[in-house]
Parts: sequence; C-alpha cells; structure tokens
Amino acid sequence: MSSRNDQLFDLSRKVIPGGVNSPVRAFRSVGGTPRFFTKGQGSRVWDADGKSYLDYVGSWGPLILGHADADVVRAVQDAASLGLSFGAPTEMELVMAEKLVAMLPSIEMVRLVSSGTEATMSAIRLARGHTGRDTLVKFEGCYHGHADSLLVKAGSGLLTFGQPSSAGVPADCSGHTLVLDYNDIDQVNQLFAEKGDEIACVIVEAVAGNMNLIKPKAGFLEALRENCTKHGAVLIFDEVMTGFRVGLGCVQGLYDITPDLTTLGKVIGGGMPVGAFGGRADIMDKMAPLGPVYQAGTLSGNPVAVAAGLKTLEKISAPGFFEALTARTKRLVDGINAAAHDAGINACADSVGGMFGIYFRATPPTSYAEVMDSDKEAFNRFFHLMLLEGVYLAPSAFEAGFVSAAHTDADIDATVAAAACCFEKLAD
Ligand code: KE4
Repeated sequence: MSSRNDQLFDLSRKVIPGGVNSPVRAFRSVGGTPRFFTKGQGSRVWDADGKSYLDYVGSWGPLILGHADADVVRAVQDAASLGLSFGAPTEMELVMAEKLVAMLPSIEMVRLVSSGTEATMSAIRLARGHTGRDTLVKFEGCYHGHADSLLVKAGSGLLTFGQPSSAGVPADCSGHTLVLDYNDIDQVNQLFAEKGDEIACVIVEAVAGNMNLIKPKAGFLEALRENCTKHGAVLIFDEVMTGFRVGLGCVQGLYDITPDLTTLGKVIGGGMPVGAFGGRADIMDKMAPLGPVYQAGTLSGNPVAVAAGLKTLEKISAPGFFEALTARTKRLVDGINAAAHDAGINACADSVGGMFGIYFRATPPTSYAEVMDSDKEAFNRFFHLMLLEGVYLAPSAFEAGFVSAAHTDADIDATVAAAACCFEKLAD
C-alpha cells in the first residue's frame, strides 16, 4: 500500500511542477519520495505517514531555535492579531533595522526584503549602480538565489564570461558574470590585475554552504577584500545562510573581514519570509527613493514576519547560546567522524558554528572540484538509511546541515548511533 507521502507527491505533481515549490525538495538528487511534513516541534518533524524524524535541515537554516518555538509562535500570533500587512512603514521593521545595524558593524544602513534571492539581486544591482560598472564576480559552487545574473556557470577560461546555467537566462545577461574557483587566491589576483577597473562587485559565500560546507582558505577572504578596496569594487558577503548561524558576528565576525554589503535571510526571519541587504551608508544611499537604484516589495519588512525574526534574534543573543550550539554541532561531527572511522567508511564531517557538512571522501573539501570528487552515490545510500533510522538530512550531497538549540545531547547521540549503524550497513 503506497504511503500518504507517495499519494500526496502523486497529487502534487499534477498541479505543481515536480510536485514542489523549490527544486531541492523533490529528492531528485537522492531519489525516492519526498516526505510531506505535517508538524514540527523542537528538533523533530512528522511526515504524512506519522513517522517522526530528527531534523537537520531546519527549513534550510532558519529554524535555529527548532520547530514551533513557543516564544516565536507567540510573537507571530501577537503581531498577526494587530494586522498582517500595511504596505506602509511600521515600528517593527525600524526595530529590526536598528537591531541589524547594532549587531553587524559593517551594516550602517539596511533594506528589508522577503527572500535571500531578493537580497542578493538587489545588492548586485546596487553595486552596479554605485560603481557604474557591469561585471559581477562569483564563485563556482556558491549559490546566491535565482536571479538571472547569478544562474551562471563558469566560462571556458578564467577571463571568459559565464554561460547561463538555466534555460530562460539570456546570454547577454550572464555575459556580465565571471565565475572563479572558490578559494583560488591566484585567480582572484590575476582577474583583478587584468580587469579590476571593470568589476562592479564580488559576491561570495564567505563560508560556503551550497556545495556542502566549505571553509575559506587562509588569505582567501583577505585577497577579496584587498582587491576590491584597491580597484573600487564592492565586496558582498552573502550571509543568507551563515548570517547568525555561525555566530552572532556572522562569518565577517569570525574572520574579521568587513564587507561593503552583506545579504541576510533565513535566521533573521526565524522561519518566516525575511531577507535583508545592508552595508556602507555611502552605497546604501544610492537606493530609491533616495538615489537612482530601484528596488521594491509589497511585503518587504512585513511586521508579522519581522516579529518572528526579532524574537529569534533576541533568543540567540542570550549569553552562551552560540557556545552551546557550536559545541553540540561539534559533538555531532566528532561522533560521525568516529563512527565512519570505526566502520572503515571513507567519510568525514566538519562544522562551523551551528552548520555542518558530511562528506563521502577522506578529508573535508576545500574546493568545488574536491566536493565533486566525493562519493555522491554513497551519500545517497547513507541518506536513505538515515531516513529509515528516523534522521532527516538535507536530500543532497551538496548541501550543508543545521543543528538547532532544540537538539539535545540525547538527540545528537541518537543521531551518531544511527550513523554508526548506517556506516556498518554501507561497509557490508
Ligand atoms: P532564498 O531566495 O531561497 O530565500 O535565498 C537564496 C539564497 C541566497 N544565498 C544563499 C547563501 C543561500 O543559501 C540561499 C538559499 N539556500 C537554499 C539552500 N541551499 C535554499 C533552499 C531552496 O532553494 O529551496
């Protein structure tokens, strides 16, 4: 008898492309039927068949407090009871803006939007408007949302412009985007030496999480900062995923690098749709209605969504929050490393703050090529074995995982035990 997940997936595919509202949810990378969740509470989610899972996706990062945090839910209910949206300024979004300015020294001014894609798309347009230049630099394997200029794969050579990575993106749109190798300092220096005065901005996941978790090599972020400063290009840290996930100071605080603009999302919405872009006031002043760079949004700064984000930011600012989250994530990673070693499986794990990566290769990758060199098929088998054990990982070998404050040591230990069992099965 087919499960309720199967039934719902069959029905969804009749009216929603691929049965999902975002492609990664469709399990195409790992195979099988996506789980339709009916409820989340703390560290757990329940699917349409009533099976529960320890959740390490957390809606792809936002749920740093866990599912249905009572304080966040109450903040949403209280805000909603006063009206869902006004399309006019509210004090709630002022409080959020002041909070972000207070939390991140690099942010002097900020604009709220409704998604990470809106944040990065707007930041790139702003950088182009500010510099009067068109060329955008990104890194292969980094994902910054689905704006046309970002759906670009590397050109045939370092200095050749990218080609569209999606149908529907005009070549002349991607033709302003250069794609470099993440962590390749020589490429950055060479590009700027040859084209520095043409570059409007560099956008980077300062800690990458969309090709699994990859940390910046020593000197990589510094090279971006120095070259952008020298050539008048705007350095954009896309912290949509890492913002208030790796620490209260974000990646820019961990590595003490000051970007010119920062994009945020996920955690600042606490599970509701909030994105933001902000940074140097002299750049942000170019935004309409002040300046010539246009951007807008019906629900930008929505007070109900912002209420969820503000309560989340308030709770993660509690003393010791990130020390505890980082330690718990490290407990998971250390347990997985030990289990893989004991089972003789060529796999490892690594973490930064409350996010982690599991890699089917001997060592954590430092580049896109190394990520591609991992055993994707082994990950896919592991993913499904863990699903059977009641552990829900990101349904792709090329995604990071997330621990929440609701995950207990017992949850972590149960997850490690499940991983050990799955590694043993893989070794058979
Ligand atoms: P959204 O438009 O999905 O809110 O944000 C886009 C985005 C921008 N920048 C970074 C660094 C991001 O990680 C994202 C979105 N992350 C993916 C997870 N890999 C969202 C999941 C999905 O696409 O469904």
